[in-house]
Amino acid sequence: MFYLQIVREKIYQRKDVLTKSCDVDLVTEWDQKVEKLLIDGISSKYPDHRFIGEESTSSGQKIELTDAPTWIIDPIDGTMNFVHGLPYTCISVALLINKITEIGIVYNPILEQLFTARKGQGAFLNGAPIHVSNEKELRKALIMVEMGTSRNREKLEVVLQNITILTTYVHGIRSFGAAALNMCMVALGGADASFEFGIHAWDIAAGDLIVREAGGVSIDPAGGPFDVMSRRTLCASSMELARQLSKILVQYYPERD
Ligand code: LIP
Repeated sequence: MFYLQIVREKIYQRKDVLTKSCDVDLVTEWDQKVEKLLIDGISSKYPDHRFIGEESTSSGQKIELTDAPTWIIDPIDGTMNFVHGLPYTCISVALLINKITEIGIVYNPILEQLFTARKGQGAFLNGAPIHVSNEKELRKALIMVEMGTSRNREKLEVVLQNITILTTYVHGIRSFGAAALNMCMVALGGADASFEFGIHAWDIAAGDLIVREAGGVSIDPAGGPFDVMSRRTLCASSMELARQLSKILVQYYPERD
């Protein structure tokens, strides 16, 4: 498919980079092209379906999640990695009907890792079933964290406080620079939990279903139910682990999507 070729070819080429909310919130013409190709392709088959896309939203489209079938799309999650040629970048697509996620797809076309899930039917990597690690103890866990691209002082303080706190509690912390891939690592059992404040619906909608279908849990970082529009996510290999993590995290509440 043409949009996959774009990501594969352009990742190692020089790109013109624009910024969005701040100097490190990057976008390229390729993010915009991939999103347009995806929306055009899906619309031609399902003309009544609606879309929430990262780049359409940046160009001013209002985010509105209704009960109608809605595709939530991040054309290039990990844009910073894409800009630098770091091969941890993916396309993240979820289909929600009645606000419930039915399909989740996360594809890293560089490393050719295709994560898929359908509600009630399990999660898969390149067609083979995947399962979370089942780790229950925070002190033995490998946790995915992110700095994020906001340079808001209060947000940065929370991120750094959480990294400091976690360092003394867990086996290790890792950061891929793409929320969807972090969540897929939990689904795969390669990491035990992932959390982030300030991400958007398009970064987490597909990953949420993939983790749950792999046997994991997905909640709000303060312990309540996951809300795709809240810009807050915590997923883990077990509810025990998720609860331990949520208890020690310093919380941050960004404006909702
Ligand atoms: C990115 C997320 C990442 C987060 C970045 C950014 P993008 O998405 O995947 O987890 O830390 O701030 O939001 O902008 O590359 O699609």
